[in-house]
Amino acid sequence: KINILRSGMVLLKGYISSDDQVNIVKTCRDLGIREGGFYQPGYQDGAKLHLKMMCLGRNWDPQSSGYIDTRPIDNSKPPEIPEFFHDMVKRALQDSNAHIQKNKGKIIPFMLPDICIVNFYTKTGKLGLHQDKDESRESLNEGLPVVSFSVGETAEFLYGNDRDVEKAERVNLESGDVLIFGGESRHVFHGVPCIFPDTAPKSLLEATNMLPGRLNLTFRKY
Ligand code: MD3
Ligand code: FE
Repeated sequence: KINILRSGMVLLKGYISSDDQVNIVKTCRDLGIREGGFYQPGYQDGAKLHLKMMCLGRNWDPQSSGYIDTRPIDNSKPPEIPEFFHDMVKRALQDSNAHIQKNKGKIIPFMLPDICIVNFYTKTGKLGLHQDKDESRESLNEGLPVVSFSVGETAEFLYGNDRDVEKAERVNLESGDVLIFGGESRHVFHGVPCIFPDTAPKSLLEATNMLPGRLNLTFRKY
């Protein structure tokens, strides 16, 4: 089920198969305990983000709000983005554009990601309203999309034209959902106010033994 939420913003509901969800969890777990794996990042002012993070392909550093090859906290290099992640991103963009074209909308530019930011939210995980503006000028100007995969517990997701939470639209992101932000929607404010406990698919928990929580992968081009 594909929904165009606004120009450039597409939600592919239940898009990732159960097998692929299991595969994503196992892959992130495996990469997460290697060099460049999960850590709890902090901002410049010392505040910690309410989640665990790792970057694949390149590092994004919340301290400096910049893209860098080695991570300052431990001088680690990021793991590569696995090939099957690339395949899934490509397919999601193609399927979205096919749907957009049928509905006479504006095509989302194609993007080959060079960075994947993996966030893991436990039950107290959250992310305040923000814009993603640290990608390159070219990427932002051309409205190259961010592609996000949600796996595990359901998140409440807010987005809107300004920082005001009251005016924001909300949508739930469930396990298996893919959300794409490109073109005119690339600059929207967005955030995750909360995670709904005990909402992960039972089969996923049984197949992976993952901790209760939510994995979110965002693919971008710097
Ligand atoms: C809209 N992550 O990593 S995914 C982030 O659920 C981030 O972990 C959220 O915001 C999460 O920066 C939301 C959907 C998303 C990701 C990136 C975007 C929406 C976006 C970039 C620009 C506009
Ligand atoms: Fe973001």
